[in-house]
Amino acid sequence: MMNSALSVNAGVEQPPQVNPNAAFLRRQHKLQPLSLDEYVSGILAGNRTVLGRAITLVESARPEHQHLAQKIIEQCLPHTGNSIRLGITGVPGVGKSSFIEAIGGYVIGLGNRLAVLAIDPSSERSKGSILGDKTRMETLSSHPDAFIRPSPSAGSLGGVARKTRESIVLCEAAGFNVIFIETVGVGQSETQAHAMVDCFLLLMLAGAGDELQGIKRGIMELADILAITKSDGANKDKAIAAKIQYQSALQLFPPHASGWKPVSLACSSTEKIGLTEIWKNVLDYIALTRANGYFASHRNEQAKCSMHEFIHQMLHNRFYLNPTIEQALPAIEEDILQKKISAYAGAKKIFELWNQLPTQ
Ligand SMILES: Nc1nc2c(ncn2[C@@H]2O[C@H](COP(=O)(O)OP(=O)(O)OP(=O)(O)O)[C@@H](O)[C@H]2O)c(=O)[nH]1
Ligand SMILES: [Mg+2]
Repeated sequence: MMNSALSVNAGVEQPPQVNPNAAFLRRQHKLQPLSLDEYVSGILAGNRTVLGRAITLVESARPEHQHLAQKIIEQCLPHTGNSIRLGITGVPGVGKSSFIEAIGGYVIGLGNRLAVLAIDPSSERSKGSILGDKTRMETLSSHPDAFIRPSPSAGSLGGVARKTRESIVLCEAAGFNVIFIETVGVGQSETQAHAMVDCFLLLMLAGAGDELQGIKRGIMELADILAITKSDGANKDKAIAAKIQYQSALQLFPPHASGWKPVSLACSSTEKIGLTEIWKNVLDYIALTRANGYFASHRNEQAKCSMHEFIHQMLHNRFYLNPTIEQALPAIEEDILQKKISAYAGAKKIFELWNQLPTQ
């Protein structure tokens, strides 16, 4: 037993693992709390630090943070709506960060203020993105007219979509008139993104073999603009060929309700080729949809969906956070596992219990 690895042996005293002054230093750096008025006036003045802190409140799971966040949003709402919201998606490594850095610089150069928000439901990936973005969006992240916000961490209370929607509101109130919503084109997130942007840009690689492989057809159907990335060097010919191939593939899809005919383009972020053409198409898209009424009706539709999402979420939280329900669920789950009752019967049983609760 004495030599067991599980026994505790007296050892030498270890040096402290953290700087003993760390707590003191942290306190020194600890941000002073801001009042509601300070948040709102800071945001309306375009202060990026205050904006960042308000988004942190939006992302927080703590009820008092949520409460304050909702008040801030309410006061910011009258100052929003005047932006171009562009969704940018593509598989990992397609060149999203490099593209945003390159086109972002161009867009700011035209006199715009740009906010970049990322939706990334998996924490594993967001870690990678943050590291990648620090190096790939170096110029943009330090530009005074840009605001870059990586993904909220996964698993925090509330949907990622809600947080992004609320962050958009705050960014617009802070005077950012162009908002990029970046998503990784591997899961649900691009459909979520599509539901909160005006125009959707899909970045694609000129792949070997079948050009239509690797990206879900459903995502391609959402795209208003498709751009083949890395159209430079030895890859250029392949990229141009892919662009032409996609252009004909796009024509096979049903027409968009917006009245816009999706286009296929090629670009290079490193050589800064094709970026102006992509931005021109974004502006053309906005002009067309503003003129034909789709822009406004689409945003109204989004607002309606957003309300239903809120209701869904509130009901969900109220149900699952109810102590009686919380207590009763494990036994019913066990009955289902033991095949004593069906999933439907289990759901009905828990709902009967819910209906009997005095206040809901
Ligand atoms: N040749 C060339 N390489 C590029 C271009 N854009 C990006 N790359 C390279 O492609 C790789 C991926 O680029 P990122 O911008 O990080 O791609 P991403 O889509 O943001 O990747 P994730 O954040 O992992 O999803 C990097 O090694 C870039 O240097 C381009 O225009 N031309
Ligand atoms: Mg990236």
